Amino acid sequence: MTREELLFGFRKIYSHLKESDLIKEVDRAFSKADLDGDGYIDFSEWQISCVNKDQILKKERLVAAFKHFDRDGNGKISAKELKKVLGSGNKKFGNDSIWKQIIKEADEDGDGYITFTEFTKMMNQFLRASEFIDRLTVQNSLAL
Ligand SMILES: [Ca+2]
Ligand SMILES: [Ca+2]
Ligand SMILES: [Ca+2]
Repeated sequence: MTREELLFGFRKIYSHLKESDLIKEVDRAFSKADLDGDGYIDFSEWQISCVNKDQILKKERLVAAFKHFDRDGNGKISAKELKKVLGSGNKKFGNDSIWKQIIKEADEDGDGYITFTEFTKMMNQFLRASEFIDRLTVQNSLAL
């Protein structure tokens, strides 16, 4: 994974951040993970950076997050469920197209739902995925 790829991912998640702040964040995460400094995060560096993180991206955590979204427990997250979990009580997020867009980005097989595998991949794409989950959870509790 290159810095550009990381930046691309961060831009999607932290769309509220200024570009200059985003780049700062990416550089910080990247220099931490790129142990041999060749400008590329390979798989072992990726693993080490994940293990080293204070907030370790644990499978149970992913499972819990996934279950949190999968309201009807059918093993798939739909746009409706996303909306229900994250958008409740917030008129700004009343537009279904936002949620469909999020699903689309993670939906590899194009069935319109996010499966656990797709969810895991989506989360693993981001070094700071656990923070992302926290943020969603916080947003969700604020919305309640
Ligand atoms: Ca490297
Ligand atoms: Ca479901
Ligand atoms: Ca899918």
